[in-house]
Amino acid sequence: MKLKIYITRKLPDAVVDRLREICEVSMWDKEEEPVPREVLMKEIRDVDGILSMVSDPIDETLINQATQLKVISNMAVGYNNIDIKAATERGIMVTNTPGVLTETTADLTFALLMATARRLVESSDYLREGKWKSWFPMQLTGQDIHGSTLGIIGMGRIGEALAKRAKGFDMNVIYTNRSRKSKAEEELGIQYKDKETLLRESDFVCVLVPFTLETKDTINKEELALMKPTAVLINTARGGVVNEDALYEALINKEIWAAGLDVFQEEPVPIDHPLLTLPNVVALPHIGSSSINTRMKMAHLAATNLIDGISGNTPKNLVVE
Ligand code: 8YV
Repeated sequence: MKLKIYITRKLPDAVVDRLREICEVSMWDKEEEPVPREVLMKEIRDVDGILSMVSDPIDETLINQATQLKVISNMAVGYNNIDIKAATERGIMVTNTPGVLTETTADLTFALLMATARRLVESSDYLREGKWKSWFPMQLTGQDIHGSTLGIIGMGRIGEALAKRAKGFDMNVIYTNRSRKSKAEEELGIQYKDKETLLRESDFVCVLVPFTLETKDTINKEELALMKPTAVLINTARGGVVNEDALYEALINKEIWAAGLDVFQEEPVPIDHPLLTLPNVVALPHIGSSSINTRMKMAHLAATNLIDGISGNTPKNLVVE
């Protein structure tokens, strides 16, 4: 009997075909709507594997419903959508897709930093809306990137890739992390600082930590109060690592200058979200890893991890908590 899997979002044909060679595949194929929970509940009842995305909560109830389940393969480096404890208790393997998205996510993080600092979206809207009537010296002035200080909170793979880019722009890079990264300090010429000093000294603060109970609200009222009034906050990690109410207040009260956000506490972010009313917020729909090449690599890697797991091999990217 063929092994069965369920894919929670429409994947490219090349990846689905690979999976079809060895298992029976069911897939949610509506791109504009997420799979409804009751459909997911029903579909995963007798599957050996699930290929999921970070936008699909795979909680304890779902996990316990799937009595044959061996592997949950998440097409993402983050896996905060999965109840790892419940999976582990049932002996279910969880895998992710690290590495293949590092450079693309660092590119987007730097692009968002530049767009926010130089008011690219606001400037483009200004032109398109017919507001460009004359030129004047202080028109749409932004913050300089070159020569400024970038503070990175969370020096993992993406943090290091971002530091490299920042060095190319002549930025001074400081970081904070659970542990010192001596090799990266030496190779990239970056300096470790405690979180408070980093927040006080940075012109740009990028948060790149995974979302866990410990990292929730890494940037809250107190942290925002330490930042410079000219500082820019960039979040391409998870919405929950920045407290959105506190961020809104800080922007309104001009405690910080602007924010670039690729992630939100609730995704898709509600269109009437207060942060979206502010011209100094550049908001993106969680596209950090979204290049054609990288999304293909992530999908193939997630498929490989799933195939390995359901066929009794140890997947390369097993999540070990
Ligand atoms: C994913 C991400 O592409 O990898 C992650 O953790 O957040 C993104 O790269 C997206 O969330 C789809 O699962």
